[in-house]
Amino acid sequence: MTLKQVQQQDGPPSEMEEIKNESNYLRGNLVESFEDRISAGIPDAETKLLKFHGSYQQDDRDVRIERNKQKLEPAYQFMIRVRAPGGVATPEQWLTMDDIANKYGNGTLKLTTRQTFQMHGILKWNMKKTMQEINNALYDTIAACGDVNRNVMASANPYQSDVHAEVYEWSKKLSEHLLPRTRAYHEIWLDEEKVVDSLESEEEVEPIYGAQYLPRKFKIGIAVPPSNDVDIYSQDLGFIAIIEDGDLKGFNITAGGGMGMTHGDTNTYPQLSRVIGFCTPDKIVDVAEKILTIQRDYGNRSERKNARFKYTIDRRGLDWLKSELHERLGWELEEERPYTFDHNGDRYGWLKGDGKWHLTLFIQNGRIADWDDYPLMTGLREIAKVHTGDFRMTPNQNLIISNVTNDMKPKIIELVNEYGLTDGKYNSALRRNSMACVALPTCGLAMAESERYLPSLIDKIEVILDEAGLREEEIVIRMSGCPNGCSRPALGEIGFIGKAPGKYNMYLGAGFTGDRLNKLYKENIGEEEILASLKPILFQYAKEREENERFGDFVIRAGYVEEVRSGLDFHN
Ligand code: SRM
Ligand code: SF4
Repeated sequence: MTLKQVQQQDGPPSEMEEIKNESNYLRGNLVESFEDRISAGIPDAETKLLKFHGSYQQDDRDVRIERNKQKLEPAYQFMIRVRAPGGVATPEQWLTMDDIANKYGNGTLKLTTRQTFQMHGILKWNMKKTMQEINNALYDTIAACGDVNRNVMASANPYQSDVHAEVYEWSKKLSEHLLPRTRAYHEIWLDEEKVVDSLESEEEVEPIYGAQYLPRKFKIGIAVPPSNDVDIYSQDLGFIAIIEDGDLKGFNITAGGGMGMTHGDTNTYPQLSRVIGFCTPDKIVDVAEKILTIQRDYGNRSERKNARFKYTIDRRGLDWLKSELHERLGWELEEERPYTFDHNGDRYGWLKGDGKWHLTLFIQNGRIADWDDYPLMTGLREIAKVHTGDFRMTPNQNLIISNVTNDMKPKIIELVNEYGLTDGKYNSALRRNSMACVALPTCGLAMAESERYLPSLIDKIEVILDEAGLREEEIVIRMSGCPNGCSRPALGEIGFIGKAPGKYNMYLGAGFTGDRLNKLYKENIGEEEILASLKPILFQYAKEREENERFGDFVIRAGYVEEVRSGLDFHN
């Protein structure tokens, strides 16, 4: 099957398809646009191509109205997202990201829900320097955003260190193999000389993607049971490590998860992926490539809201997917193997594995900054200066100071104490299991606050928890500023999705292990109603729960919401 032959359409191609097609493999007019000094922004079509290079044009929404009144253009600035498969950073890389954030960005770093760094507030004039400094630190930002395979996630909590090391290597291999091959990134940001490629065919330039890349973003994660920290069922494509007698035997493969939806449009919904079979480790790159090409060929290129792989599968069915995959592979997946998850949050504190120590710190909503009473950014910088192991960003926006030797442990403990860094033990278990997306002021799609609001909402829920005796009860709570679901809120036992300033839809009943979606409980409510709604449920839970019964399970048993095992039932 050639690339051209297979571009099946559900309607006329969207504008984005034209932009990709005419971009000469992601070049467009990015060079000219960034050289232009008249505006601090770049043209619309270029903002769309820029995503493939790992950056978004944004504007500071806190000052948008005021600037508009003054007839000034929006306060344009850029967010840059790094590609860091498995979320690993060396101390040198940490120091470079910290330096860039302070030199060119807004003085903070965001650890994302896909285990990487984002830097916000970078001005147009500093973009190229920033990209070059990131690359000098042996990171890049290729395909961190855009209609391509995104940062490959890998379970971060090292329960089984050997397996984690192997899984991390696979996440790098998958990420590298599925990178776009165009040299556009290197030419635009790293001044690589342009090779005359007009004689090259589409298959030669982009053998996997073709000139139009994918219909939509594509996400891969690898989970190592019993931890489902990567929320495997939310990934377009997932690999669940199957460990027998301590060895990695292979992976169960999952397909078709995703979180995004649009308020009021029931044709869009969060969906859980499903297991389609098993393969040995040496086969996963082949499986990933073939699955990605199936989505390339059959994904909806007309309606971007229905273009994710989950919709392709729901339209055509799992049997279709399996037979298409088997045909492309030339061999069949084996039967899935048994596995069990017991949580999707992080396990905090010190853990020993493979003779080294790993300290998981609680980083509220992934924001690394210096606050008056909490010099988190400085503390981590001082640790990076002496640390001989590495850092791991977790899928829950936390951070592991990893691979600490016995000799170094006292020094790390000293610095952790000096700067007051925390593994969350003084926080409620609810807060330790909380996640919020960025939202305002940088996210252009935010309808309500998220990262800046959830901590204070939790302060108030904690009062209820204390009264009910539930402070140490682990309950997963997630908030997103809009229904795109960047904090995977549909997998929160308590989930909030922004509707308008100060207003949220409240969802209840997801599975503690990330295996069940939640369901709408109250629509468009503000803080007062949120607290008034939660209080009786939490009290009833404290009184009536069965032994080891999770909050998400309880709200279903008690009849507050119905169980949702498929996204097709999410709105019903
Ligand atoms: Fe996301 C768009 C932030 C993880 C689903 N996401 C955005 C943008 C770029 C807004 C935009 O398009 O203009 C946000 C930038 C905000 C800012 O100011 O930084 C944004 N997404 C984030 C991050 C930083 C949230 C965080 O606080 O950690 C996460 C970065 C991950 C990374 O490192 O790559 C992030 N986004 C996710 C996830 C979670 C995941 O992947 O595990 C999801 C849900 C899973 C999924 O994709 O189904 C997610 N983001 C979206 C969507 C909805 C996609 C859809 O299928 O409808 C959008 C909007 C879009 O693509 O049109 C979006
Ligand atoms: Fe922005 Fe919405 Fe994603 Fe939050 S969920 S970061 S508001 S796109």
